[in-house]
Amino acid sequence: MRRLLNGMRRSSTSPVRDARSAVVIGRLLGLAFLVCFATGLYSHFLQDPLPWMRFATWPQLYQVTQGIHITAGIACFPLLLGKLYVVYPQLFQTPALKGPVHLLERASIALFVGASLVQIVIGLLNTYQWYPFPFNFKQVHWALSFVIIGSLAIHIAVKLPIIARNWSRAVPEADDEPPTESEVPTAGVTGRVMRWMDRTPAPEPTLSRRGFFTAVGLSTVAVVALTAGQSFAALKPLNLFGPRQKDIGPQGLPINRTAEAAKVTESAMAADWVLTVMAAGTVATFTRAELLALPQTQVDLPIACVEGWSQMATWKGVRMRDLLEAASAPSDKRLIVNSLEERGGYRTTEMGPEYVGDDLTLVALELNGGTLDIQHGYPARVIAPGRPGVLQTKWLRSLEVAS
Ligand SMILES: Nc1nc2c(c(=O)[nH]1)N[C@H]1C(S)=C(S)[C@@H](COP(=O)(O)O)O[C@H]1N2
Ligand SMILES: [Mo]
Repeated sequence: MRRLLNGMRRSSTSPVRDARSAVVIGRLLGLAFLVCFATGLYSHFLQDPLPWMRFATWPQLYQVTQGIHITAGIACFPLLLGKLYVVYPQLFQTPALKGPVHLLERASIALFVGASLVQIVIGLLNTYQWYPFPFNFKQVHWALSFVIIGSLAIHIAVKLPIIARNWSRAVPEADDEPPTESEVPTAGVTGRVMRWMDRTPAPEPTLSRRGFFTAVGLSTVAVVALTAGQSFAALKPLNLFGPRQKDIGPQGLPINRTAEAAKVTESAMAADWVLTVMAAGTVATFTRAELLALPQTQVDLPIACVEGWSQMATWKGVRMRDLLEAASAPSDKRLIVNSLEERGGYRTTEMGPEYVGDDLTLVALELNGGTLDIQHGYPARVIAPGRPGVLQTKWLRSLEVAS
């Protein structure tokens, strides 16, 4: 019993459990969440744009923003766990509620902690394409991001005085808020324990503040370094746990959805395959040989998956603009891209005019110097600069110019 009480006491008197620690780690966590939110919004609107939205066609833009999104999300694991370690005794404070503001504060924290834990866990599972939960990942991840940012804003607003006081290290130790009466449990069993603690000499804390921050810092650096290689080439040799390895897959490129899974092996290899291009009043069809006979353009563009991995590749094929011109179709309108898939979320995608008219946007026929592998979209696929992998539609069937 005595050992247990000493343990409890050690843990709640740990020098790590003060406002300054909570602020130091909270700052990093808040930053990581804001970065995830901003890059997540960008990724969302690329996939579901509002009608007036136009995007930059810088080739590496999405590769970078989404790599940051996933990496910052992974960094949230040690940061959030560290923050919870610092503050969790406060979660059991008595009295549980002191008034309306306190209720708001506690409710926002409960919401924030719950939503954040779910958010980073399902986000991580998504990078492994593992969905052991009974809801739609995209919708829930999107909705939770607003719950998190909203409850975080309330939390920061309520704690602003403490945050301001503890923002810079210059504050002398003695100025650190001593726990207020309500933060120190006094009633019931805990109260008796606390009174016992007051009478007994303090045991040595088991964890110094420096030790704690070293542990959280090292874990953050480690999880980032060991996974970021899926997104950032410089860290590639260190990629031990990232779900995708660079350079592995047909033609040196990972695949997400295989031709078998998409059930297109037959239609993609069919001898009578043609690409149909439709616009108001015109329909044109192109065999693969006819596409190869049009002027060919070569570009270096990455596949940058929403799940964080990305990989540079060399593509060759017909520039989208040239193809539309050959089909007497305009190249300044939105384009609807249909694949040979009969079902599947990415069977049909849309391309804004900024990509349709871009010099780098191709109907690709070749990859890394060889005929496009069926896993990468043979007979023809779309490749455009700065777009998420999900929109780089493979196994093309038709292109429709929206009117
Ligand atoms: N028709 C079709 N195209 C698709 C997909 C799909 O499911 N169907 N998956 C996309 C996804 S999620 C990614 S990341 C890229 C991967 O391209 P790759 O297999 O050539 O590397 O293809 C995209 N193109
Ligand atoms: Mo993807």
